[in-house]
Amino acid sequence: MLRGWVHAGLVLALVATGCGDDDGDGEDTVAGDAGPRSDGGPPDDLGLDAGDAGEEPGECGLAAAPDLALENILVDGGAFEQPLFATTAPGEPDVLYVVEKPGRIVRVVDGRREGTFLDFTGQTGAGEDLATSGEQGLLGLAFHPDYATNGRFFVFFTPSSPRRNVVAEYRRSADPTLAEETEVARLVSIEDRESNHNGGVLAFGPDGYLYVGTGDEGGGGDGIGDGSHGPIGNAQNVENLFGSILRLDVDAAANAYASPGAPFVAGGLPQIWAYGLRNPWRMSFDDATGDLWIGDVGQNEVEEIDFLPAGHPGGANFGWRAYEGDAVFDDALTARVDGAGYVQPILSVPQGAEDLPIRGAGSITGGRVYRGDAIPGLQGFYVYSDYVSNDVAAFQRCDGEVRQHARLPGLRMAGGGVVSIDQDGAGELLLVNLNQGAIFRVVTP
Ligand SMILES: [Ca+2]
Ligand SMILES: [Ca+2]
Repeated sequence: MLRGWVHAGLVLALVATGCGDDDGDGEDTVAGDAGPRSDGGPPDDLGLDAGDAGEEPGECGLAAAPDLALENILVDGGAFEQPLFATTAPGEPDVLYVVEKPGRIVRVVDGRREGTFLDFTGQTGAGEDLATSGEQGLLGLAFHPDYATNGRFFVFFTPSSPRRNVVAEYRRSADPTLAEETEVARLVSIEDRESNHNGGVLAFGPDGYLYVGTGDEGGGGDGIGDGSHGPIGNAQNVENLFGSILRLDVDAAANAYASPGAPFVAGGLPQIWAYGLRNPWRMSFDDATGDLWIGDVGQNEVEEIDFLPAGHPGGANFGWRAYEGDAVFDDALTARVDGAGYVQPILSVPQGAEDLPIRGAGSITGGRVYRGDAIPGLQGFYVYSDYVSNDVAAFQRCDGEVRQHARLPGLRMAGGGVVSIDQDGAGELLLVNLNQGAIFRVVTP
C-alpha cells in the first residue's frame, strides 16, 4: 500500500534526519474521521481580525510564482556533513553560519568553508557527550539581535546520558571567527525518554524574545497506544514543555526565562507560548510583518503548516494529538481541544498524495516568506518543502487563505532531503539538503 510504503521509506530515509516520524511501530493508526475539516481559513478565535496582520495592501495581487533555479552556495566543490540549518549573524551579512548535525557550526565566506565556529563533536561546552543518531544532534542556532555588540548566541542540542533537549547560551570569543568553548547559561533542559521528535528550531521574534520549537517527546501517536505520555499526551499538557513553542526572555534567568505576558503563568508553565504540536521542526517569522509560520510534522496521514499573526496574545493550541493536520487523530480529545483556543492549520498536506504541489509528502519542512530583493515575483510567497518529497512549493496568504499555491519545478530535488528553508544576509532563500550535504541558493534562471 502506498501509505505503508511511504511510512517504511521514511523510517529508512530518516536515519539521519531531524524531522519526521521514525517510531516505526505502525500501530498508532489514525482514529476516527479522517475527512477534511473546514480548514484553509484563518483561525477565528484569536480575538483578531484575519486581515489585520500579515497583509499589506496589494499582497492579494496574486501574481503567479516565477520560474526559479538552484545555485550551490559552495563554489569549490565542497560539501557539508549533515547540514540542518543556515543563517547569518547581525553585523556579518556576508558570512553564513551552517549547523551540521554531528555537532559543528561552520562559517562560510565567499562560497567556501572558512572554519569551525563551535565544535561539539568531542563534547558540548558543558562537558557532555552529544547524542547524534537519528533526529538527535546539534539542531538549532539563533544569534541575539544585538550579537554585533554582545556576541551572544543560542543553540539547541541533545546531550546523552540522560537524553535531554537543551537550549543553551554561548558567546563569541575575542576572535570573531570562533565561539568560546564554555557554555554561558542553560535556558532549557527537558529530560527526554525518546530519541525522536525533539523539535530543535530557534528564532528570535520581532519582540526580541527567543522562540523555541519542542517535539512531543517522541515514540508515536504522542503516547496514545500505551499511555506513556499521560492521559492527554504531552502536546496538550501545558505542565510540561513538550509539543510547544516556548517564548523565552533570555535576560530573565531568575524567572526561568519566562517572558512578560506569558499565557500560562497560572495553570501551566510560563515558558510556553503555544502548544498542541507534534514535531515543530521548522518555524520562521515573516521579516516584513512579524507573523509566525510553523511546519508541524504529521503522524501517518497529514502534514501541516500553522500560522499566527503578529500581535497574537499567546496560548494558541494547534490541536495535536486530537488532530493531525485537518484530520481527527484522537476523538476522545477533540471536544477538549475545540474549547481551548484551537487554531486550525492554514494548510494541510495529505501524506503520499500525488496530485498536490508537494507530491508524496511524508515529513513537512516548514519554510519562510520571501522578502528578498533579487526575485520580485516571489515577494510575499511562503516557500516550503518536505523531507521525503522531491518538490518545493509556494503560496501566498491572502484574505487569510492559501492562494496561488503551486509547485516550483525549478527547485525540484531528486532524492528529497530538504530539511530547512533559510535566508542569507540579503534575504535570498537557501535550501538546505541533508541528503546531498549541500545548500542551494534560490535564483532566477
Ligand atoms: Ca525526543
Ligand atoms: Ca506540553
